[in-house]
Amino acid sequence: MIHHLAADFGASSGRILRGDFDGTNIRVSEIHRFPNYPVRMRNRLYWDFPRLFYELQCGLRIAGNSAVGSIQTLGIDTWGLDGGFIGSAGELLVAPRNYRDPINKDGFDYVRKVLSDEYLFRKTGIQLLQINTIYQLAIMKKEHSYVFDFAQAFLMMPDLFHSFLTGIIGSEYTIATTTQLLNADQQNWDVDILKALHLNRDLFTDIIHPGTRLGKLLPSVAKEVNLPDLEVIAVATHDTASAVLSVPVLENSSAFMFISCGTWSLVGAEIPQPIINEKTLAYNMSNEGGVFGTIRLLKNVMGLWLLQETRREWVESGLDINFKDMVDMAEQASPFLTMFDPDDPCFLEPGHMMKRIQSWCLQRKLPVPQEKGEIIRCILESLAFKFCTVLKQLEDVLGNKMNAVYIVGGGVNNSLLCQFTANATGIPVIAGSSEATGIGNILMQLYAKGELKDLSEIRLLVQQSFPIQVYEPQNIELWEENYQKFISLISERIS
Ligand code: LFR
Repeated sequence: MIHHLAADFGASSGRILRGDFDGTNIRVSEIHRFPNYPVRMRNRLYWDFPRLFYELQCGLRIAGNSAVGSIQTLGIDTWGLDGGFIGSAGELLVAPRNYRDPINKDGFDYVRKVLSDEYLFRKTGIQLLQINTIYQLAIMKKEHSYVFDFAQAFLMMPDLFHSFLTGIIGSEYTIATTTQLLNADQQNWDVDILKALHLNRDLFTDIIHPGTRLGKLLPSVAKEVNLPDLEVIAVATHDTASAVLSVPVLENSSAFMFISCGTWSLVGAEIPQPIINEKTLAYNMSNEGGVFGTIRLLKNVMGLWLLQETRREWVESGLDINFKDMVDMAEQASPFLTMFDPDDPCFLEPGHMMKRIQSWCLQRKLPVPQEKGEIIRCILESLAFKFCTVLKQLEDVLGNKMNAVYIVGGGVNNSLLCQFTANATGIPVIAGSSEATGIGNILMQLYAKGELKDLSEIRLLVQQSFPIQVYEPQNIELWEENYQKFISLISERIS
């Protein structure tokens, strides 16, 4: 048996998965899982990259010991937007910044004075969100961070892993599109934007396309993990790109919306080329780069972060509660007690989530959720409504109606959210795999090794290998009535 390994780093946890492909089916099993939290120091937020690299090595070692056959390849994917600087010897110069750092807001305000929103969107096709890499780098440069004097390259997270695993330096395309520094037409770093922000073009390395075979592990790493023949492949290294690759599209779903539902919910449609026009600008949509020339026209919705942060607070205060308990509590709570805009930037930073939701409601003279079940239920209902606003915006841009919503990622384990999404959108929800990202990662390795030849073969394999669950819409009128209340509350109204 031949094995392939996926290292999937999310913004709240990471995992190493092993994929076993027998020619017709693929099986995926979890080898190692570990938490990944932002680290706050002097009011700056960072990622603990050395710890993540350590966990990766642990996972590789465990995989090596547990495999029955040979482990051939490894692919890395991570959350988008963040990266780190390396020096001339390839060393990590400084802890990578976390996109939730409030400093990004200063960067956002600064860049908007230098480049107009429209200019930036027309060049990059990426939504204007303060979390984007461009704002992080622009403010560091403006504030004369010393790191620019020593850096050889700025590498996005997966590229950073690649460099420490193989010594190869490059910028994988799908993750590079999340920076908002890539020109959408040229699929390369936009020199005008870089110049306007005084960012040196030489810091940004050559674009590598997903499916590229990077090479063997550095001898020192191979020795550490005891896998001398492991080959690293640049997959679709942006986790969302990998997740959407493994959406189990059925033949009759000609027009579908996907939700890659993890810490963030990425809500969008797969299209053949970027759509950069008045509407996508007004709706603040992104055209993120995918595999096989596809583009994900999408919006970021705050997602399970709201639940994760609420839970973290409860757990830290001594309560023993898991996500399943939370869903059970929400099920018991009254429907439509209140609602809020999950995408209000006030929910971006970690901490005090329950209080922030309560004060959002209080400020608008809405009923304030008090009980735990009420808080959770209003988070889930508000998310479902928000998914519906994106559906309507996508339908408006694309000029056609969607006939299915595919949910993949951790959110598929939240049956209430899946059901609410069907109710709010009025169309069936098809829930795929909770490990869609890792699966997409492995599928790209199989493609690179010549085992699969194109996107349709990949999607067929997903369909054959993993079960789906279908949620039909219920109580549509009641949901529609409450949706009207919801859109009157959110700041970006839709027509
Ligand atoms: C999903 C994701 C999103 C990106 C957000 C922050 O995990 O990668 O695509 O916008 O995280 O990086």
